[in-house]
Amino acid sequence: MTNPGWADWAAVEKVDPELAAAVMDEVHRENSKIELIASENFSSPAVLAALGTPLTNKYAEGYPGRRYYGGCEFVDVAETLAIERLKALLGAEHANVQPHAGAQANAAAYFAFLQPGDTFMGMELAHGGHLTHGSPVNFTGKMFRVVSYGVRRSNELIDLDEVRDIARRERPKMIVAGATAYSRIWDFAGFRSICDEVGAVFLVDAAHFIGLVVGGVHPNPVGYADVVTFTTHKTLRGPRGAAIVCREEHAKAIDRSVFPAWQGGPLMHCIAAKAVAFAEAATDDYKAYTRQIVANARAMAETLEEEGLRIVSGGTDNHLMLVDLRPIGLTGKEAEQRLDSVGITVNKNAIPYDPEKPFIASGIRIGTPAMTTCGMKEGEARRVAHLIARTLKEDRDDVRRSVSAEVRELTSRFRPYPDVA
Ligand code: DSN
Repeated sequence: MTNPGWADWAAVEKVDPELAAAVMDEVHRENSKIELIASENFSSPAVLAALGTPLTNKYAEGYPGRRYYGGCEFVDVAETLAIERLKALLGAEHANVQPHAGAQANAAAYFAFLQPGDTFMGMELAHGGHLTHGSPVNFTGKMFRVVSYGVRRSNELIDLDEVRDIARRERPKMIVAGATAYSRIWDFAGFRSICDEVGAVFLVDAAHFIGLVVGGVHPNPVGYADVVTFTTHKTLRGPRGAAIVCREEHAKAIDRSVFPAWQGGPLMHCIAAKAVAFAEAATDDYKAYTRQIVANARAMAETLEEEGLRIVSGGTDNHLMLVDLRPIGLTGKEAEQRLDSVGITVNKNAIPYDPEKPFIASGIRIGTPAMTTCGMKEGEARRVAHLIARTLKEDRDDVRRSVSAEVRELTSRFRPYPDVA
């Protein structure tokens, strides 16, 4: 069966033309802009097809072979494929592929080890962390006593001596490594030794760089961390969702914390699509893709620096970089809008020790996973960096027109869904 009736786009157009138009407008946007949001990517037609299956119909509370509903024999196959593939990709002892999203994965992982009121240590959101790493507006900030670490003012790198000093003083029950805007390699062995010294659980939120780990271009936290959480839709290029891997000794606590503590019925169509993405990530093509992501990021950061823009911490080792816009007198908000007007999509982002509020911000975050999926290499990365610099440095209509034309030329050749007109 190659063309099942349910995967019939014409049926959506017939039943709901308004929704169909919105979807096609979004596909057109994805095809016609240069996507540089570091946490976004384009999933493959195989992943999209697996998402759109009747597996969405099935309740399957529990785990393969231990469900609270009948009729789970085939979704058991799907979930077991996802679990086994993920364990093999990361060399992990145990995997849970049910978390609906990164925040749910983190909630489940935290509450497998912590009680409300416990001391918890994560990276400061303003220095590149994540809301769920202890922000006061998030459940983590409301339910735990949070102590945060950040980056050194002088070089914008994580200072493990500072992390150790805070940990010795505050004795957190858990230390979280991981960020949304940190462009350097994590020292997992260093964090592990601090956790061992103070008796803390070591959790790595690898959402941003997990695909690079799988591709072999970033160290693997498995083996150092007690538990690793991540989303499946960023560098991993799967469906929107998340997963957790851990040591066998924590398997029961993690599984119980995902279900029944934090979630009900798993999204079996998403789990099926995760299985497909994990199969794709096991290929040599995917490994080459992750090498290209990093090469593109380096080329882009070097070119932006040649153009006189300041890259936070002086460069990148991974898929992203933060650009400090203060030297050219722009805010992140202004830069995001200006780049959007020429067809380049980025997000404003706080930089470490940012004097601006987060909604204005002094920086932008640029990531290369999505453009690399479209086939762009270092030459295109340099060209895009020049386009960004011109747009930011020269606020003129003729510049905007000329950059927009170059963006159209690039996206006519490098687009995620070339079969869609
Ligand atoms: N919102 C994601 C990001 O952009 O990094 C993190 O969850």
